[in-house]
Amino acid sequence: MVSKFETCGFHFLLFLHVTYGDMSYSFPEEMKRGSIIGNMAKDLGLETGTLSNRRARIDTDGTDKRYCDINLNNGELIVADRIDREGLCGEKASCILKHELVLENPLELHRITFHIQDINDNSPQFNEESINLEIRESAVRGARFVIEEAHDADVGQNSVQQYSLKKNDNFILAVDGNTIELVLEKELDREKQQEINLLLTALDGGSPQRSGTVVIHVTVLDANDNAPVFSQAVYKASLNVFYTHTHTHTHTHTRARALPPSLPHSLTHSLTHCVAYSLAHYNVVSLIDCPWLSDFLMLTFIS
Ligand SMILES: [Ca+2]
Ligand SMILES: [Ca+2]
Ligand SMILES: [Ca+2]
Ligand SMILES: [Ca+2]
Repeated sequence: MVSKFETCGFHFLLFLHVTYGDMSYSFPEEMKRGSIIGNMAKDLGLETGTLSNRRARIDTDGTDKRYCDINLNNGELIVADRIDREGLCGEKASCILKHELVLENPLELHRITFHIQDINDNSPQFNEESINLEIRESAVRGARFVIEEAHDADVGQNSVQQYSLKKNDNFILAVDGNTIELVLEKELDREKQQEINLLLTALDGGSPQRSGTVVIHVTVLDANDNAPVFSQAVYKASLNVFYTHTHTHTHTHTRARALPPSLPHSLTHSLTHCVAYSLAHYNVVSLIDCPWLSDFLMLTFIS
């Protein structure tokens, strides 16, 4: 009867006896099926007929899919299935597949390591087709707004390397590692432009270079940055003004938009009072003391 220990020892020795060095191949992902990776007969120093006689075959570790095969007629190692680095290794910097070459009579195993090189077969992509930003027009120069970074399924130089913002009047781009920010270079004015579309491009470092874009849609929110605006530059009216003596004067005054078309009687009285006050002093009156005329900024008398 063979003890458990002896069984393990037997397999260990067998493993040592039949394994002959590693073989290593490095080639790019996405090669067509049937593409030649190398020649195993030459690499092992075997006659091509030997492979066929000893029923050479490529095995996997068991669970792995077989991505490569051997041509017994000439010893060439060929691609047997699609090898997609992104699908196999994701963000790993190095992507390795392990297979074995098995020869029989006598049993001989060669470990084969495939180093799968990345090719630039993916473009940078933003999570969304467009990014919406709402920025108040009171935002000061230098204000920063974080933009979600782009992603590229490739690795190293084939992943995102730089960003570029299409020239525009208000924003520049600041990139620090994975932090992408719009920086307000020139302040916004909602009264001039309520909507701004910016085009942001992410570029990888592959050859040929690939890129992805996103539209940043900026809605400029209002701030109370304007005094009431005059509806017309000059408003002419005749006004009876009573002070020491009763006189009729023609005045030019500037009128604010919200002035009622006709003043109620009580306001007419107050207006007369304010104007009379003005005439007695500077001929120009600030109507701060006339709260009912808050729409007026100034009255200028021309006679
Ligand atoms: Ca791929
Ligand atoms: Ca790739
Ligand atoms: Ca890429
Ligand atoms: Ca405003």
